[in-house]
Amino acid sequence: MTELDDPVPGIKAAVDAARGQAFLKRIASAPADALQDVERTELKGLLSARQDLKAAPGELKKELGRSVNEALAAATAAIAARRTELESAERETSLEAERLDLTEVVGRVTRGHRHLVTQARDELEDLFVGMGYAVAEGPEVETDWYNFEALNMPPAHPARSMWDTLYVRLGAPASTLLRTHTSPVQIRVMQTEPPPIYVVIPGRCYRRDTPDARHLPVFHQIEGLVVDRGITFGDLAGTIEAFTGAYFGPAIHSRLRPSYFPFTEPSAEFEVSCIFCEGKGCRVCSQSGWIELGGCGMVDPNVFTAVGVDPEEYSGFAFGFGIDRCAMMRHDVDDIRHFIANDIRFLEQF
Ligand code: FA5
Repeated sequence: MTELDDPVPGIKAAVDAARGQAFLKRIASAPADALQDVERTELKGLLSARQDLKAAPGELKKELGRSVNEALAAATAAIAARRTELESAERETSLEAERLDLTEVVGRVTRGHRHLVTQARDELEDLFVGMGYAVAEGPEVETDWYNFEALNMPPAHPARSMWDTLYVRLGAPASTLLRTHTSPVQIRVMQTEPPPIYVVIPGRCYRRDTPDARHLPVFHQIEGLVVDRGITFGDLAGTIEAFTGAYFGPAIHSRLRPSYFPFTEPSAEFEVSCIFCEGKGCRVCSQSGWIELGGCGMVDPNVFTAVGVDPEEYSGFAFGFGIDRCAMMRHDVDDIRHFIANDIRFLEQF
């Protein structure tokens, strides 16, 4: 290179190098650390070449300046494109490495399955469907009218305190709530279909209950409702006994103990013989031989009146019990909180 070709020493060489295919090719295949080197050395070279240009004479300065700028732009764009390429490749690799296989359980591959409470719900539904019942569902967010008032509990009725209620900020104060039981769906069913009614209603319920071995603030109930001509308390007792034997096995029996619910009259708690000692008496059943599972009774005439069913013509019974409690008893689970702990060692046993 002569003095004439390169009036400002180094500029032409730098521009030629930056424009040269070899240089751009080097960028296109450079690994991350090499890219940094290129940026540090070559790009810096071009930048300082631009500085040197200040010393060049007028016309030449203009011409060389354009060349340097073009070379700089080409090199910068090539470096940016390569950097984007490297970053996305790196992201791919780390995503692949962190991919979580939800079906993989330490050392072996297995499929997931329904939660034990869902299995219990499905089994209970099947059992009642086998006895001629239909299955219905209702909303988990309810109005005060369905959850309490239509069930014979007007505002300020003391029986409301049997349920620790969670209200939702919607509409008038304390008018909307998370249902405390599945009983409001009795009302919805009777409003939409005329008797005869044979229905079970499974679903989630909410109460302001502190979690302990037998309580959760979110749990599941299955409600039963029968409305027909000539239904008696004997039909209720027989139905409970049939369900008990079918779900827990022939060694387990049921009994009804007088109780109170505002929406049934007479009302009863129903108990099943303790599955752990088969009724002999043990620590779990407090030596009584019986474990309480739910409430039941004959539908109160006031409830029939609230939904326009004639209590002179029809009678009926209703019951409601805990699905989680059923699953606990049937599978010997000593603490209801296991159901929501999400510990795979517990869940995979069922
Ligand atoms: C009721 O909820 C009535 N609706 C039942 C009923 C229906 C009576 C129809 C008459 C006619 P109770 O509050 O006792 O009743 O609840 C029934 C069952 O739900 C309990 O026996 C228990 O098995 C289950 N249960 C109640 N609270 C919880 C809780 N916090 N955690 C788990 N299970 C619960």
